[in-house]
Amino acid sequence: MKTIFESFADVAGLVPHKSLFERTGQPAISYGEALELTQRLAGVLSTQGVMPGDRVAAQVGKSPEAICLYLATLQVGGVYLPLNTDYTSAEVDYFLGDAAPRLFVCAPDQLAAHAARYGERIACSSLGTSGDGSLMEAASGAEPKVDHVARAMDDPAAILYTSGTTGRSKGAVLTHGNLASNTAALLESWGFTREDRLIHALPIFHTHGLFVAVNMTLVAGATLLWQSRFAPETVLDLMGSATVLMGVPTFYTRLLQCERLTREAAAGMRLFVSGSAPLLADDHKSFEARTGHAILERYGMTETCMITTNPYDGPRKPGAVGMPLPGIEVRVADRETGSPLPQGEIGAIEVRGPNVFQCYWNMPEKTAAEFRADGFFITGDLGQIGEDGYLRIVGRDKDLVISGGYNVYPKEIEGLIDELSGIVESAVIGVPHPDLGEGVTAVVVREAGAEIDEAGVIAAIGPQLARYKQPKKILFVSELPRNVMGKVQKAELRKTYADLFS
Ligand code: MCA
Ligand code: AMP
Repeated sequence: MKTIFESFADVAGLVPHKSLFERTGQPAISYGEALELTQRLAGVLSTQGVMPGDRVAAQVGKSPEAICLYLATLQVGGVYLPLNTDYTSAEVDYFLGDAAPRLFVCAPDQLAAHAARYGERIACSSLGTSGDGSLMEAASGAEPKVDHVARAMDDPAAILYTSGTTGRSKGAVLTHGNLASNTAALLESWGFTREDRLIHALPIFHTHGLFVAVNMTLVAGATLLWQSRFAPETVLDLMGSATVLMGVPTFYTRLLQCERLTREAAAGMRLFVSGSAPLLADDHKSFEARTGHAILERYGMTETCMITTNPYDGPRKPGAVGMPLPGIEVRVADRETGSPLPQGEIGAIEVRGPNVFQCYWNMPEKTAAEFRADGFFITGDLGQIGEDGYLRIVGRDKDLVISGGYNVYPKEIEGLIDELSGIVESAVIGVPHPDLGEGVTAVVVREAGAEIDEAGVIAAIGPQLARYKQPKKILFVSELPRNVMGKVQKAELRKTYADLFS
């Protein structure tokens, strides 16, 4: 099997003039041009001392150049570490401290501050969304690096941070084999080819936007209709010249609010994919009624890339996430023992295969705790395999909220709120939200006489927390419901506030 970089370089050699990136109002970027820029960036990375195994961290806006930086990192044998652009400096501090990258690439307006803070131990460079910044300046004069560092399938290719239900975020180490095997499985399952034109409106610092959408395109030799962010009207404009859309459920909820979403508007499209969070069965049905397309829902996780998918040829069932991708084993097991359960029973979803990550960066105990002795990874999701063989996700064993496709870990927010003066304790939950799927909500107990209010809490925690993690509502109560063991009953709270956003 070839690495993602090798497959991309092969395609660029075969079809150098084919468009890789198409952007409205800007010239397209061909495979050949993207390879040439990647090679110049690889030259810069080498000059900056990036050696095989070194981490290259990037907190940069969405641009074709950022994808070339990812590819250049793979070319020199580095490990790519993308960071959400929404992360605050407190959050970035932790990631850089933990991963100790050789190079940190940030937005141009952040470079001076980051270089002052990290410059002594980490080289800092910048990349803007219009091809500006010090990295591109260096690349413009750099010699293209034509050779690449050969990597084995079990060598690390990327680290993606995923928050833990307890403690700090964990860096999931994904290997070249994880990325290449998952891409191959998805290409086969979804019939994705060089003829495809994918509307890309997802962020590129997560598995969905980078390792599903971009990797599939690069390996197939397809074309990306490149959008800086998701805007439903623009997506509708593009549908006439596209074949595939990949999105989180919020994309589909918002598209359904557009009158222009009709059978005619979607007539040229081949496939609509949804994942990262549960797609409402009602949205699935309404979308099919409006467009004639049944959305293909798939299930994945940062640690495992994609795990299951509804069939491309065959019924795509609302509320189900389908069957394992080729080469991947999925079982529903007893939550305590890991013994497989009879079909139809609800239990822990566990997965084994070439898609499953290598380890959490520098956290051997946490890695070991998530695996069974026979090598199955415990996803933390609860599910059931029906008589039809389809997996259905019925809940989560982990304390996690998914808002608009982004994971939010209650513990992290509770920790910040509980530290504030005038607060006794808090419980952060996700409650149904018509747009985001779940809305982050904090239920808070104040000390007697304390006057801190919703705005006060947000103002205090805001600077430390990415915006998408910040509670959409803060409710004050006299006490939190507890079970006999003294544990806060979040299920009870979710029930009480189920209609908060409706
Ligand atoms: C933006 N805001 C959010 C979110 N996004 N708040 C909560 N949850 C969010 N997801 C904030 C903004 O900061 C803003 O705050 C306010 O909400 C309104 O923003 P809006 O303009 O509506 O947001 P948007 O820019 O349209 O973004 C919504 C979005 C976006 C399109 C749903 O969040 C998105 O692209 N999500 C995709 C995430 C994703 O790729 N997930 C994959 C990871 P204020 O008004 O206060 O400033 S999971 C994964 O990779 C696994 C493996 C998998 O299975 O795929
Ligand atoms: P992340 O850690 O950001 O990769 O998020 C992974 C989690 O997203 C999974 O463990 C699931 O809880 C959730 N998820 C992903 N796809 C789906 C889906 N199609 N339906 C329900 N939940 C999903």
